[in-house]
Formats: sequence, structure tokens, C-alpha cells
Amino acid sequence: MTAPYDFARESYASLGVDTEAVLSTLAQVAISLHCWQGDDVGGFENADGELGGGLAVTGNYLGKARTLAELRQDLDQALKLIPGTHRLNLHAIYGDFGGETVDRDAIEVSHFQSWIDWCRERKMGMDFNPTCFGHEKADDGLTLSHPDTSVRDFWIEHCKRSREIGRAMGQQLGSPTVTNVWIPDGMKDLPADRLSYRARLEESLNTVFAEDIPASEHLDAVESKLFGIGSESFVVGSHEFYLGYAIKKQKVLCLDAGHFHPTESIADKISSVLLSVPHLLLHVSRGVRWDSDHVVLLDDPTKAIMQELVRCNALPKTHIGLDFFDASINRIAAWVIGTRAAQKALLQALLEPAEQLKQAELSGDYTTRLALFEQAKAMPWSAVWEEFCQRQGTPGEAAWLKEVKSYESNVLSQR
Ligand code: RNT
Ligand code: ZN
Repeated sequence: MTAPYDFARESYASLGVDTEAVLSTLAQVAISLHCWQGDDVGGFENADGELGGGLAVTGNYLGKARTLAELRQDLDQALKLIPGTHRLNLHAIYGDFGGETVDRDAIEVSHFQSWIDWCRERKMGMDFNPTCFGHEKADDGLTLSHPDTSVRDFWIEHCKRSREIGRAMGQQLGSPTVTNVWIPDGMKDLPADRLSYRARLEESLNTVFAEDIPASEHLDAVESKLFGIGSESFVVGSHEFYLGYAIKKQKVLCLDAGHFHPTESIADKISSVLLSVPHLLLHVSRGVRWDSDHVVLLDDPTKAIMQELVRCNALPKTHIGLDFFDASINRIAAWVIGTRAAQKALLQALLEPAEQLKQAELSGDYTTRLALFEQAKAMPWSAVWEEFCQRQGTPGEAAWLKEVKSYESNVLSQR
């Protein structure tokens, strides 16, 4: 134990906060690390196609992972610099296809077995996503809501298979996999018939989710969006659509921090939606002016999300995933900065003087409530963070970057 931590522990104790309990809670929260930051959402299909779906990755930083082996090597490097034990979030295009061309409607568990084994060795759970973009059958921006039955069926088959793969991951690793359906469906310009697209999406989802899978193995999540590049006027899977669907079917609702109006915060939605859906999936991201998927930082929106999770006692019902992709900086640093920022925000939330705040609020003493919020910001939380890193055998804030830099010169720059 370090002197700064001893001081911090005493300071927090005087506010009624037990830092030891906080450290053990923080160590239990797994963050789902998205594989797609490692190669700009490229994946390992043979096709050299466009990303599509309105998703955009900008930048050309050296050392992008080109193969499965490189991506795993990079993930291992990032994991060494992120305290705690986490999960891996894979997209369907990241299968171990062994040089074969495997179309989306033909993916099988076998293509993901080496990833499952890789995660098992690292004691990590896994999450999964069908990839409904970057494919000729999604080039017109429509998948599960497509008016053409054969196109719709193709994507239904892909999503069903993704679900089976997710289930196998959950079964084998003994921790339920969340398989998240996000589709790009929408229109650049004004639609004449919104309802039919939404009705078809609902029907397609019902077919995809027809088979019951125990929650101990697998959970289905659905992710909405406000607009995207190429779907500025109409997004079939809007927030209202999926909120209704998730409540009706008791599915996991995915809230992506970049998928709402820039002044709208997903933090405020947590306490509402958790009254009606069983679980939440978060895509912690950072939109800058739009859904730009910038690296997560220890900023106010991220802090607000974590505060709500703690204040609502929602951690057991929430799956925290990350969703950003930046190719303009070292990709491993992006993972490390973003994941550690999410953890630091969570730590700060756990360190809140919750009891005193609640008491002040209940007694109508909003002056004390506001003063306590400000006092909490001035508390020595960073000493608790450094202690956490040290106990987890991970470099502290001032130490991890030089490891990324040496990995960059020894490994990335040789690619
Ligand atoms: C897109 C969604 C979706 C993707 C990933 C790659 O706007 O946020 O979650 O970012 O599936
Ligand atoms: Zn997302």
C-alpha cells in the first residue's frame, strides 16, 4: 500500500466511502473490448470491400493489424495495460476463416473456435455481433428491412447464425454472451412509407429470435441510431422502434452514446429503461458533433453514464461495451485510453459519497447536495486509481504510454 493511497483511504472514509470495497467492485466489472478498434473495422473476410453502412474510419496510422495473429498480438498488448479482467467483443467478419471465402450466411461456430479458445486461456468472456454492413447485399443501405425477401432472408440467416455462435461462446466460456444486432437500414432522403420498413424489421427480428436460448448462455441485444451517413432522413431501427421492441420481447436494449442528438445524454435514459427491460448494453463512445466514434475520454458524458449505473445499482444488469474506432492514432493506445477512461469514470462514480448525497436530497438540502458534488471532484480519487493499477499488476497513468511506444517501434513499425 502506498502513502498516497493511505491518505486517500482516510479522506474517503471521512465521507463514509470504503475504498477497499470500491476497489473490489471495480475489479469485478468487465468491460467488453471491441476488436474492431484494432483494424479499422476491417475483419478477415477475403473481400477488400468498403466498410459501408454509413460507418467511417479516418486516419492511416502505422501498424494496423492485418491478420488474426496480429490482432491477437495487439489485443494482448492492450490487455497488459488495462487493469482487471475483461471481455472480448467480436464482429462476425473477424472469424478464423483460414483463407476460405465464407459468406455471411454460412458462418459457423467452427470459424470462431480459435477465438473462444483464445479467450478461455485469458479467462475472458465474449460478446458478439452480426455484421450487417460492408457487403454487396447491404450496398443499398437495407438489410433486415429490405423489401426483397431474398435479401432479407440472407440477413436473417446471418443473424440467426450469429446468435448460435454467440450461444456457443457463452456455453463454452460459462458466461452469457451478448449478441448485439445493429443494422444500417435507412434512407438518405425522405421515405414515402416508413411503416412498411419498420414492420418488416420487426418481422425479421421475430424470425431471428424465434428459438429460445437460456439467459445463462446468451442474451439478444438491439441497438438503435438517430441517423447515419446515407441515412440522414430515415433510420428504420430508431430509438422508439427498439425501445418498444425490447420492452415487448424483453430483450437487452443497447444504448450507444453517439446515437442520439448531441445534447441528449444516454445517462438519463438508464433509470427509465431499466424499469422496463431486463438488461442494458452500453456502447460507450464519444461523438464529436456527430456519431464520430472518437476514443472515450474521462469526460462529463462518460462520468454521467457511470454515475447513473452506480446510483441506480444497475451494474449487475448492465453490459458495458466500448464502440469507437480511430485510425489516426496508435490503435493500441486508443484501446488503452478508452478502456481506462471508462474505468476511471466508473471508479469516480463508485467513490461518490452516495449516502450523504441521498440524505441531503431527501431532506431538501440541495445546497449540500451541490456542494458535495463539487467536493467529490476535489477528492484524491487518482491515488485510488493508481492503487488499483498496482494491485492489478498494470502500469499506472505515467507508465503505460512508454510500453505502447516501444511496442510501436518493435512490432507495429515492422508491419
Ligand atoms: C454503428 C453502431 C455499431 C457499430 C459496430 C461496429 O453506428 O454503433 O455498434 O459501431 O457494430
Ligand atoms: Zn454502437
